[in-house]
Amino acid sequence: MPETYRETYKVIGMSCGGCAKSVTSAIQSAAPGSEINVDLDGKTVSVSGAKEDVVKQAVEDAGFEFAGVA
Ligand SMILES: [Cu+2]
Repeated sequence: MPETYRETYKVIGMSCGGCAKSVTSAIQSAAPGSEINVDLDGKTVSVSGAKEDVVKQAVEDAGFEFAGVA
């Protein structure tokens, strides 16, 4: 999986900008240099530069439910 690999995941429980920020910073600290875009309406997080298991762990540590590839 190349570092620039981009994937979109479903994340359950995000309801506001604060949630988006929590998820973003959790992934960023787990995978420094990764690019994260949260879509609150679609309940998805698009990430490049981080592997799925790292994203999953960060999302769960932040208190949200990781629901796999969107
Ligand atoms: Cu929130």
